[in-house]
Amino acid sequence: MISSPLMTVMVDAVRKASRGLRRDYGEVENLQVSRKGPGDFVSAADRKAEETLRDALMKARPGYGMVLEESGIVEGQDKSHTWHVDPLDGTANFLHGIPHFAISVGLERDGQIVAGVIYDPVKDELFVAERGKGAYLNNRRLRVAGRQDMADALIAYGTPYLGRGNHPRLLREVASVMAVAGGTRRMGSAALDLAYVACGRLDAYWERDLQTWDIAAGIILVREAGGFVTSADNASEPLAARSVACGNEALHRELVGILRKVQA
Ligand code: 2AM
Ligand code: CA
Repeated sequence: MISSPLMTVMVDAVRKASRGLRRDYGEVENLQVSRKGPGDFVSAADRKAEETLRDALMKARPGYGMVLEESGIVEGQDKSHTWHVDPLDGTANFLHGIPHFAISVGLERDGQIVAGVIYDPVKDELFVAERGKGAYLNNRRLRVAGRQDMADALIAYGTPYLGRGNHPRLLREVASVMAVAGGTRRMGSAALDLAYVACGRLDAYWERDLQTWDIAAGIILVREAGGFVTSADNASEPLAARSVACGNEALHRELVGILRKVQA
């Protein structure tokens, strides 16, 4: 584990927000059968978790700015620090009663992500990373998978919501990856996809049309676990491009090579 005042602040905030989220998830499972579904209930759960995170982070670091999924940008006095907060990543999973979602909090300092926490409250898995201090799952130090051969690799990707993003291009990319990869997964939480690459469960992952709160924490997790993360077109920093491609050095290189050959 990493013991630093910053990590304590982040982990405390995330754990506090997770208590309500876990309780609300229990309710969602009971609401599945109603025709209207649990949509409004989930939006309320999402907003409550975000409020808890916002209050806790603001109290601990009053000057920092924030970019939050639900409430947008909150300007801070301290222009060099910004939190990127996703109170519920994997919303569609949560809504459908699929136990795969997380809270994600990343800290940006002068354009660089310096710390990240991703917490899966159902599995009680806490992923943390801080620049220069490594990445951990609960108390275990993380390292990306060592597999070098695409034919052995499990590669994850994400799909934009209906009406968003370029679905035809994604289908062409998936076809190209499927032609060479051992297996593919579409898990539904960008934050956990990145965390799973960091801990070696997934070998590589790519997704476009994301937001900074989806990926901020995951970027530092993968890097501190020895992995490579760029934008999906390999041309820029993922945070600015709002897209990611990641894996160990060899599989990242091969993945971005495949993606580059697919026509936009
Ligand atoms: P969410 O669950 O918080 O909405 C699924 O492909 C992953 O991408 C999820 O992490 C989802 O976040 C995110 N995602 C998909 N489309 C998105 C969009 N238009 N804006 C932000 N995040 C998106
Ligand atoms: Ca998200």
